[in-house]
Amino acid sequence: MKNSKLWMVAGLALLAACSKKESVTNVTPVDPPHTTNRAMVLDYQPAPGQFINQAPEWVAGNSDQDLIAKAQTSLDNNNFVCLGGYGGYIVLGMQYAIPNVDDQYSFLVKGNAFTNWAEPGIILVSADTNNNGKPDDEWYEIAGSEYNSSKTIRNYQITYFKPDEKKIATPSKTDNNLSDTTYIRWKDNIGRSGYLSKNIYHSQSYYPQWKGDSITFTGSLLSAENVKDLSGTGVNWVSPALSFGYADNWANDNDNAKIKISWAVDKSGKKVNLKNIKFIKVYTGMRAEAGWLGEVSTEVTGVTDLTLKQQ
Ligand SMILES: [Ca+2]
Ligand SMILES: [Ca+2]
Ligand SMILES: [Ca+2]
Repeated sequence: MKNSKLWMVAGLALLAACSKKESVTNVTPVDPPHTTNRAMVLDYQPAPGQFINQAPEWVAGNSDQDLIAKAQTSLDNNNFVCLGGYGGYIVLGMQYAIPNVDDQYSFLVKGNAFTNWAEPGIILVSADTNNNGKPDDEWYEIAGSEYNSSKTIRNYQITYFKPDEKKIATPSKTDNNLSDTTYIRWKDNIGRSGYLSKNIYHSQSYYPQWKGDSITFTGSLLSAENVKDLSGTGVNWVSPALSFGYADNWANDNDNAKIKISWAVDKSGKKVNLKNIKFIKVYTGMRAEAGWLGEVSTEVTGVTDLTLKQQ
């Protein structure tokens, strides 16, 4: 009797030990609460460009909302969404707020930059201060390496005019790649005007077809003085990467592509101390043409939250 009671106690202890072990191995980690952080497309307003109406694709009858949904599908599949030339933009909402941790790298806007082909997109961030899930809060610019450059023009504005697709084209006399050098007229608020050219590699309309007769964009304009053809014959166009702080600037695996939330500044250029951000806006920061490579236009393929713990 005594023995069997002992065995029972021992057996219960063993059972308790086993179930304890079991519960330890099966425990759900509470930190981190999530291992992925999806970027949701809240708005997509591209400027004209050689990939517009294709990435994502516009079909007759499509509206803003259709294009936003298609942009989402592109990002979910790691395909690029093209913002078009200067000013075209995308607004992304993160599934979870990205925290600003001790001045560490916070996130990365993924693009398709490669060596000597940067198409820098200016990045703005916002917290959901009023907690309504919408990007209707104050935006703060990520002060990248060119923020304080005397060559950066603030309060810039450009307007593009819808082209008559049946107009007589003006092929370049010096570059056979350019089928129409007077394709899409633009003018800005610093007295300049010009054309976004059409090239022989992209024959669809470059003007967002779901938009009206003209579209206007505002922001800061980055200098494009380093976008040039090194060959003199149009075969070696380069756009060197800016030091840091932009999208589609360095390759995605380069540390210089990483962004710190602590770089954010308010409209007067003063650093702001954001606890976290929920929204990210990216717009093409340059107005430039590069022969057969087309206009400088930022591409976005997604956002990497660098604060997620390694699995
Ligand atoms: Ca690009
Ligand atoms: Ca809000
Ligand atoms: Ca591009």
